[in-house]
Amino acid sequence: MNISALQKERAKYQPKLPKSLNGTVKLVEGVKTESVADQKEIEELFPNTYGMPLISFEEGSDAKENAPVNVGVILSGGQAPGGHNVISGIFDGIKSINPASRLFGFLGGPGGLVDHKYIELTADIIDEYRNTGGFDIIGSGRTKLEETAQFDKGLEVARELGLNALVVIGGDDSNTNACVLAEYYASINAGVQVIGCPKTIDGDLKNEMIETSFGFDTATKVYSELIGNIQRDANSAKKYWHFIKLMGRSASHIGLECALKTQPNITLISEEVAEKKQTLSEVVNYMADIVVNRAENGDNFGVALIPEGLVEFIPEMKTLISELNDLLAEGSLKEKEFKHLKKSHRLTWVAEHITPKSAKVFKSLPNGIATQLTLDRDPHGNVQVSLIETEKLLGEMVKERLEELKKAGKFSGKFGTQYHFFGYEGRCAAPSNFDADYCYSLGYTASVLISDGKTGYMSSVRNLTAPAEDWIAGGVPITMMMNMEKRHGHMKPVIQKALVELDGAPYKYFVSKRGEWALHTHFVYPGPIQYFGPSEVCDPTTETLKLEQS
Ligand code: FBP
Repeated sequence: MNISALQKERAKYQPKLPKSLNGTVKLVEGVKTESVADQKEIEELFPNTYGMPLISFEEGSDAKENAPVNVGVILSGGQAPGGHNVISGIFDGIKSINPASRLFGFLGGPGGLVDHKYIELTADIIDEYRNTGGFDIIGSGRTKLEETAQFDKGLEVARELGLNALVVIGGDDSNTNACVLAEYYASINAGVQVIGCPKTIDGDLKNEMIETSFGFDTATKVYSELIGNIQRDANSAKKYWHFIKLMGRSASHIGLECALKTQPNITLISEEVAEKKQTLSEVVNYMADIVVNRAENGDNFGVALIPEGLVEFIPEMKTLISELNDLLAEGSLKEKEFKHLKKSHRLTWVAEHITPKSAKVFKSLPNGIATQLTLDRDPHGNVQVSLIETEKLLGEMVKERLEELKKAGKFSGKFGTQYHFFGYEGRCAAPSNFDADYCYSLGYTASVLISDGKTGYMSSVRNLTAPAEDWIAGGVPITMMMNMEKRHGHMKPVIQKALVELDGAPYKYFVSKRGEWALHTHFVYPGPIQYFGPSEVCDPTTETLKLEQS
């Protein structure tokens, strides 16, 4: 493999571990858990993995002989910086348990388990990928693991390889499926444990026991560097409004974190839009007013951050999207009918097959956006919001509004736009020190849970604003994070997605500052991630975590 001088140096970085993982580990069982909601239903669905205790690790004293373990690892869903370090953490963890332990990687995501596609991850392979971004060591995929037939196919290869456990590295949906798999294997005494690891740049897999998902730190640092660069350009040329859409399929954590780091003029928070039940035109008016106010100061430039998931949080759009999800559900008769139509007839057909209220909203959208809403759903049945050009929709609508204001003599400035979408730029970045350490610790934690025979747990590493040696590692039963939600028209047990909390410290701080940031130019230019240098520059994690834990 050709590598740069930076990569060469970075490969030597030894990720930091919590002190409880640095020697012999003692497992301490805490209180029994229950699910966040719908306890009765979840308990009935998960009789073997419900109610298990929280687990924390402490430094142990008696070194005991451990049997070797064979582990299979799966990367699931969108890439997130640090995935390779989770795998190297598992590898080093199981080797420290017993050098005869072996690690197998399933290729191309959960589908690799079902199709029996795997490689053995040996020391040579692992060493090539330490501290690098990407998921290319084994690849990822979005195949849903949820059918018993798939679980049985997985069990065949697990038996062939003598696997004691599978580690599923994924977001809320993948970990939900990991939990279903753990329950199934436990119910048939398959002898294969399943452990989850919290991954997603979106930052929405978090709760009391999972302070953040890995990748969020690095991805937001990369986006903030880019936003800062654009802000500096905007403030130099003083002629454009930059509308920047930021990845994050549902929650606005990425937008909020980037706003806290860079202080742009406008940041939309989807959860606030939903809470205030704002219409699309109210959102547009809010943005246009800021453009007008800045223009009055002679500032015909600015930067606006738009969360990728916004359209689903505008109530009228949410209703429309949910009707479209039902209408165009994969494999349904209606979807087949839709796909057989000429492209030019599709939008009219859709408008005729949804409620009149939604049809009105659908017809009011520019054709390009309406078409984007009808494109293929993702494997979980959701609209692929990353394909919707919300930044252009808003830019065009703000322009129209400003023209109206101009006619009414209320705006005399200029409004030139540039559009950007930052998502893929950050998902495979070389992990920051924080993500390198956090991921390695999550992987190492998984190995300890496996060695102790646990199943249905997620690796949990907490106290993350403290130095890594003081982090608290352990395991949290996945059922603890679950509630019942409607998916594809049926109630299903799923891990509750964490949206931005409007009474949380990060959002409140943002609200206290955004008026000032809107009118004045108080941009911050964070610059690139630093891997070498003083700890206060290289090691700190997100503003979100700092505010949450301060
Ligand atoms: P995960 O939830 O699987 O981590 O993926 C998150 C994400 O990066 C979203 O932010 C984005 O909407 C989506 O993946 C894009 O998916 P794809 O990689 O399939 O284009």
